[in-house]
Amino acid sequence: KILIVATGNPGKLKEMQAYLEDLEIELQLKPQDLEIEETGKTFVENAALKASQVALATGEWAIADDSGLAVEVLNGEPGLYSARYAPTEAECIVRLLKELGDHPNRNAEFICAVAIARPDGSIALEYQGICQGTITNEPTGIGGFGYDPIFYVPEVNMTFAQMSAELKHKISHRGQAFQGILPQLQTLF
Ligand code: ITT
Repeated sequence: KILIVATGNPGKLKEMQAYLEDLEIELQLKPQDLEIEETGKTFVENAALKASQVALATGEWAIADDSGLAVEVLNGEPGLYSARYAPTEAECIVRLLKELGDHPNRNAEFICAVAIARPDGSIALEYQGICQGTITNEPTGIGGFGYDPIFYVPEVNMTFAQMSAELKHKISHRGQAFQGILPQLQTLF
């Protein structure tokens, strides 16, 4: 069986491939011209929508990830709009730091929903993972992608961008979601 990885985000793709590499599943990339409108009201809804549409369009199993960063004092923003908060990843960080200013409450959480759809578009599995942290005052570290340089995890005293890929995989929102879904995925394939 083939599993289509339904993302156009290179940073996400790399991490998704790493979680799936030990399974004996043939992974394929989603056709580049296949764009899905994210009209859901939750991460789980959007992940399901993306997996479902890519599965239907390709006639194969598909896996999708919908994720984002929710900042407490910004009422959960950028949240579902994390990818569209500014034109580039660097500008997203600049905007978030500006919106937050020197506010003392810097609590935030990263959320990741993963969904797997059957070739007929029906959802076989979905799971959500969360990672709690705080927003730094300035970008720190060079690893990862997106908001990683400003997301600090107190337990390990590092931003996501300072962690090895292995450590991020263990504790991140995506890590939690994949740890939830992998055992069940193995029974499907
Ligand atoms: P696809 O829909 O094609 O998968 P996307 O980038 O549009 O790609 P989302 O709508 O799920 O995906 O947006 C998620 C955004 O949240 C992403 O663009 C990053 O800015 C941010 N994000 C998610 N996970 C992250 C992580 O582990 N580290 C840093 N930023 C992350």
